[in-house]
Formats: sequence, structure tokens, C-alpha cells
Amino acid sequence: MFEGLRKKFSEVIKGFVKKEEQSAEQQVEPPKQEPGPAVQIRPKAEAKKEEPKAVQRVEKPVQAPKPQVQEVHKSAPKQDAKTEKPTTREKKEDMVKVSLVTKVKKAVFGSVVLSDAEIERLLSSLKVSMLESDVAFDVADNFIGDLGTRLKGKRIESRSINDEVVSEVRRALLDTLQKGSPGFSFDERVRSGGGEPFVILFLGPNGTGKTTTIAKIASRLKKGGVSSVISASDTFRAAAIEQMEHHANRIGVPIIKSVYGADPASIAFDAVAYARARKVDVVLIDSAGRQETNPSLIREMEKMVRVAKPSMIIFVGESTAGNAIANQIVEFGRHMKIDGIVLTKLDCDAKGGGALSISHLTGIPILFFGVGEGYDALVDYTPEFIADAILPKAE
Ligand SMILES: Nc1nc2c(ncn2[C@@H]2O[C@H](COP(=O)(O)OP(=O)(O)OP(=O)(O)O)[C@@H](O)[C@H]2O)c(=O)[nH]1
Ligand SMILES: [Mg+2]
Repeated sequence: MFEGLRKKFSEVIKGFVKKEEQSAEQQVEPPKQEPGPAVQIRPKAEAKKEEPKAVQRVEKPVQAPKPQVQEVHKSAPKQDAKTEKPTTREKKEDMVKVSLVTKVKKAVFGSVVLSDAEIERLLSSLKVSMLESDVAFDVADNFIGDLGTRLKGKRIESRSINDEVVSEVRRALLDTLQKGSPGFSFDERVRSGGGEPFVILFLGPNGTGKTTTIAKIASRLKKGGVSSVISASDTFRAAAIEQMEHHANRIGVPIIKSVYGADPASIAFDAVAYARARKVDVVLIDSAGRQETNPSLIREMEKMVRVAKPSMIIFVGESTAGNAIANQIVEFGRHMKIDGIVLTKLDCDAKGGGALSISHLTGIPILFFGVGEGYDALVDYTPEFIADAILPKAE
């Protein structure tokens, strides 16, 4: 689950932090040839003597980030005011002197400003890592933009560069993922029927995990004290009814079933009637796997929607299908309103790009992740779950 992103993020962040820590060490340690008092701005001639070493370090873009120079101009107006308009060379020398002052200031405050050039490199490497893991371009872009704003010009304690950078990456990731959050609680929503059963129709391509997800949700509802009945409305695939029945029996929830070839919509209708009569809270309707491109199967599904009048339609897609799921959802969405997504088999998906992108691409929230075959292997979509899985622990 997200192994690819975790590894890449870890490598990229480590590389960045290492460079920044080295740079901070150089900045924090006062140069050897000018101990203590040399902090003060000295006459040009003296500065010139030591120029080669200082100039080399300061002029490197990485070691002389913009903020240092800006900071310097703020603190050096007195000297400038006294002198006549400086020549370019004088300006350069002033920058060198000022930079030395800044270095010592940093020694006092123990903090550094990250290099803009290195931040750009970090952002670009993280973006490539995301794209390689199938994260949609817009999502990667959004994340990088947010992270750039957070890091640029940020003053960081030189001892905690790693922790600060990791936590800013995490915050940017959470912000980006927040946009895909459902904004409602599934458990509360299913209880909102007001005496009427809450009817959920599950649909999606073949073999994505619809039947297993229904079993997981029935088990979860039961544990939470919510009653449910299952409609075995896949009358198409061999053994589909027995499979659903096996799960229902193991979990201990009623199932309404018929024979192969029977009308799936009428079984769903019977299940809703059963729930109404017995005051069952939730109806979970299974359906045969179908491609969004098959018109007769789509018509059958439309009939189910008309007859069972679901309170919620959930699309079940396989995480490994990546962003192709978004196209499937858009196609299904032309015929019925999809309210939520369950992304299964995340445990088998080393990339996980779809998990980060599908809500952005479709505007439909992911409700749950399937993370295994057991009944408990269903987790709520939360930005924190993804961030925890992707980000290296701070060392
Ligand atoms: N590893 C893993 N396997 C899963 C997950 N969800 C479902 N599966 C497995 O995927 C296979 C297909 O699951 P089903 O629930 O039968 O899928 P379906 O969508 O109902 O399939 P059809 O009815 O044929 O369209 C089964 O072997 C499940 O155990 C998951 O989150 N992780
Ligand atoms: Mg099935």
C-alpha cells in the first residue's frame, strides 16, 4: 500500500534535508579566520583579504539564498546612507560582508532559511515521484503549489530541519487530500432513514470486490448495532448467489435471493419490502459486474435504480486500476448519480495514485478503502490514513 510513494518521498526528502543540514552547518559555524569580533562589518580592505573563501561560499546559489540578502538589506541601511551611491563591485562586497553578518546571526538564533533553489529541486522531484505513482497531474500540481508556499522563506530551527520539512509535506498532503473527503459520516448517514430503510446499491466492473465489500459493510453495521438485509441481485455470474449467501450466513444477516436468470430489480424490490416490514435499517444490494460500455447491462442497472430507489449508489473500483476508474465512474454517472466510491485492494497496490486522485477527478468522495479479504479489512477514507502510509516517520 503506497510503497512506491513512501520510498520515493523518503529518498527525496532525505536528500533535501541532508543538503540543507550541511548548508546550515556552514552557515551556523562562523568562518575559521574571523572568530568572534569579526562579526562587525569591517573596512573593505580587510574584507578583501579574506574574500576568496567567503565569496565562493556566498555566491553559490544554494548557500546564498535570497532571504539572506533581503534580511541583510533591512539591517544595513545606516552604513549605506553614509556612503555615496555604491558601484557594482562595492555592492558585491557589501553583500559578502552582510552575508557574514547573517551567518553569525544564524549562529545566535540557530535557525536557517531554506534555499529557494533546493526547494524548487525538492518540489520537482516530489512531483515526478507522484506522477510515476499514477497520481493525477492536477493533484500533484496542487500539492506542490501548497508545499512550495509553505517552505519558501520559512525560518527553521537548524536542529529540526527534517522534522519541520516532513511535517510541512504532511500538512500539504493533508490539505490536498481533504478535498476528496466525504464531508459526511457514513454511519450517521445510514441511520438517517427516519423509519424508512436506507437502501444502498453497489455497482462496478467485474471482480472489483462488490460482494466482498457488501459483506464487510454488513459486518461493520452489525458491530455498530445497525441491522441490514442483503439483496442477492447478481443473478448472472455462476456461484454469485452462493457466494453472497455464504457471507450472509457467516456474518449472521438475512439475505433475499432468487434463481439465476431472475430479474435483479425484483429481488431488490423484495429486499426493500422485507426491510420495511421487519424494520431493518439498511438494504445492501449486490449486482453483477458490468462494464460501463455495455448498454444492455446499463439498462438493467437503470431499472434497479427505478425500482429499488436507492438512497445511495456506491461505485466499487479496484485501486490498481488507477485513474482509469475515474473514466468508468464518469461513464456510469451518465446514467445514474454515483454518491460514493469504495476503492478496494489497496493492499495490493504499490502505487496508490488512484487513491489520491479519483475524488479530485470525479468530484465524488471515496468512502472506504478495501485493504484485504477479511471482514475487518475496510477502512474509512481519511487524509490522515493516506498521509501516515506515505510519509516516512520523522527520525
Ligand atoms: N486483497 C484484497 N482482495 C479483495 C479485496 N476486496 C475483494 N477482494 C477479493 O477480490 C476477489 C473478487 O471479489 P468479489 O467480491 O467477488 O468481487 P465482485 O466485484 O463481487 O466480483 P463479480 O461479482 O464477479 O463482479 C475475491 O477473491 C475477494 O476476496 C481487498 O480489499 N483486498
Ligand atoms: Mg460479486
